[in-house]
Amino acid sequence: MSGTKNGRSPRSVALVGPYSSGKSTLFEALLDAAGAPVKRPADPRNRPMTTEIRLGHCNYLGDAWSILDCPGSIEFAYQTWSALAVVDIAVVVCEPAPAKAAMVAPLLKTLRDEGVPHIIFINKIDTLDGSIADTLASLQAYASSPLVLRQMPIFEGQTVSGYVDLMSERAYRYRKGEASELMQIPPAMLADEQAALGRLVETLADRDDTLLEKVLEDVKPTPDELYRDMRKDLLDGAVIEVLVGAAEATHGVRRLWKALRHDTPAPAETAARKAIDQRGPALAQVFRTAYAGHTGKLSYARIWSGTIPDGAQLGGTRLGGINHFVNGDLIKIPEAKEGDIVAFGRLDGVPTGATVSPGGQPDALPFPQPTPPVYAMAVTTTDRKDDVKLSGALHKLAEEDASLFITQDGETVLHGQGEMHLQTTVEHLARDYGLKLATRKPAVAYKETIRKRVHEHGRLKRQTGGHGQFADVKIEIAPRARGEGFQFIDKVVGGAVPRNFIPAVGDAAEEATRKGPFGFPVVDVSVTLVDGGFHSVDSSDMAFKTATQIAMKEGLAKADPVLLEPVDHVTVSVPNDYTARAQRLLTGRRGQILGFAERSDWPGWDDVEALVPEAEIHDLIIELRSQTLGLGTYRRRFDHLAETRAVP
Ligand SMILES: Nc1nc2c(ncn2[C@@H]2O[C@H](COP(=O)(O)OP(=O)(O)O)[C@@H](O)[C@H]2O)c(=O)[nH]1
Ligand SMILES: [Mg+2]
Repeated sequence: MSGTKNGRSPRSVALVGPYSSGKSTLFEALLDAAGAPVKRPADPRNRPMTTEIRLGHCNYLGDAWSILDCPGSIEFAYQTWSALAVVDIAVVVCEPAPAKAAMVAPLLKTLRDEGVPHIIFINKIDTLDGSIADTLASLQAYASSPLVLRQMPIFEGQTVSGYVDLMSERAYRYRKGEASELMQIPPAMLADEQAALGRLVETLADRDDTLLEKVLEDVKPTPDELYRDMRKDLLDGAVIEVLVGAAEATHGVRRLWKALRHDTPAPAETAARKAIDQRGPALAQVFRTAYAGHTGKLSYARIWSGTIPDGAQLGGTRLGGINHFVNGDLIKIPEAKEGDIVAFGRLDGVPTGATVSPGGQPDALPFPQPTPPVYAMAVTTTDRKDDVKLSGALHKLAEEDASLFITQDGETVLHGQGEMHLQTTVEHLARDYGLKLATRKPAVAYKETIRKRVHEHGRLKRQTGGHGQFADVKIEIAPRARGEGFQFIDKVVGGAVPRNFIPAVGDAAEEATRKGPFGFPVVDVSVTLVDGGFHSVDSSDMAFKTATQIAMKEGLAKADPVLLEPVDHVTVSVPNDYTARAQRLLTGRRGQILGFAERSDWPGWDDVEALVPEAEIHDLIIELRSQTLGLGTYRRRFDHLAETRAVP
């Protein structure tokens, strides 16, 4: 096994958690505590939202680490899911307020479903209002394994000034920017501390008979026994250890490092968890693609086994550089070792998610799929000359971000995970591609149909110079049932219209349905050619087409035309506290509720089903999220076209 100077392979940790819980602050604090240079924002209180994974490398007590600061917003969650597919451990960063506990629910579920070992770091402990037990209980409601609190905050007046480490039964006073200082456990805390330690031991004893015997015989276990059990249970997902701190003041950051150093699985353990065979040739997986200005394409990858040197042949391309990130800058390294997370240069043609090996094409490892889009925006270039540039840029963007979808059906529409996601995308296009774009609500695909059967006569008779034009058609236009489409029927008898002109009539009738009296495509009509007339010299395909167009235009207008709007089948998913609210929201948008049921495999969540006009769905996600702590989501599929009086 390759590794750093003490023989251990590099390991990786992803910082995940709700928006604004302090992941980016913790990222910087961890790097800082490891002695790595780190760029901090000018105004830490006004820190920009993280919209892309930030990677940092450092050494802590002789071990090499990759740290991934992940976006917290649900709109950028696909990046977080991608990071979770490759790291050894995740730290769930959250806040102590019980009201915010629900925000970690989807994350805890994903971590459990994917089997990613994780610990919880309750950040902003300086804002703890009430007891840590309340925080823990509120989080426990969304976790399917028992939470084990490892540290009890020590209060001095209203302020948290330090903590008791339960396993070692030692108390520490926080010191800003430095290691905490050993102190006496405050006597007033002893009873609580003993109770918390008792709970910790009991939880671990549930999965360890030797420990259970000690508990029953009232023998005190050694800290080493507890450390060993904790690590094992964490790897099995049987318990979730909980640490506390305040990233901003670097409180509890060294304690978190200790836990990571001890408990993070070795790359071989992670590979085993993912059933990756490490005996074959070196193996890596790309989990993120970024185009970084002059650097060109960067493919962030995890090395699952072996060593990959610069210049290796990967996925049919010669590798152009292997990089670490130090202080936000790319630092070239000669080779990437098992366990490392690096940025590969110039892997053209290798997409995000790809599994690559210098030994040829390996079997693909699983990689998460993006969730379907929930928000769309049409874009146009303000300068028409930029149109070609736009389609090139969009192509690259789709490569960088699989949760972004692009359609080009009449207008260019970006489909993504929310308003912020698409705004960030448009800003990215402006900043990195120099593209000025105007955005607007995408057009709804209205259609029209008719409700009355009509007969119409179309006649073309033109004498221009020598050769004239002549055609005469009698058609019947009739409504068909919804979804039946267009149909042309030929009922001409006795050669009133010669056979060879009939296809031209059919084509012209169909063409005329592309734009009806309201300006939208006409659907579900039949056109029957019943009679007509011709001239042996002046008739032609063109003449019959024109006569048919005349008849169709007048006929459709008289046939009681009506506008049709697309109606989607929508499934809204929310924690069941919000079910009634979701129903009201849908009814308010002309939705017809079909019912609701428990969301399968999502305890505590409901699925509300409804039929909702597409015109009402555009900003549904914005209202849904604002009413559900950002947790609500929906999926949709086209259901039917319905008559409407709504004016588009
Ligand atoms: N009170 C307090 N605020 C913090 C702490 N850590 C971070 N913050 C603040 O929380 C806000 C969000 O932090 P950030 O690191 O950007 O959160 P992220 O969205 O999870 O990356 C910023 O204003 C930070 O200054 C902490 O330990 N205590
Ligand atoms: Mg952040």
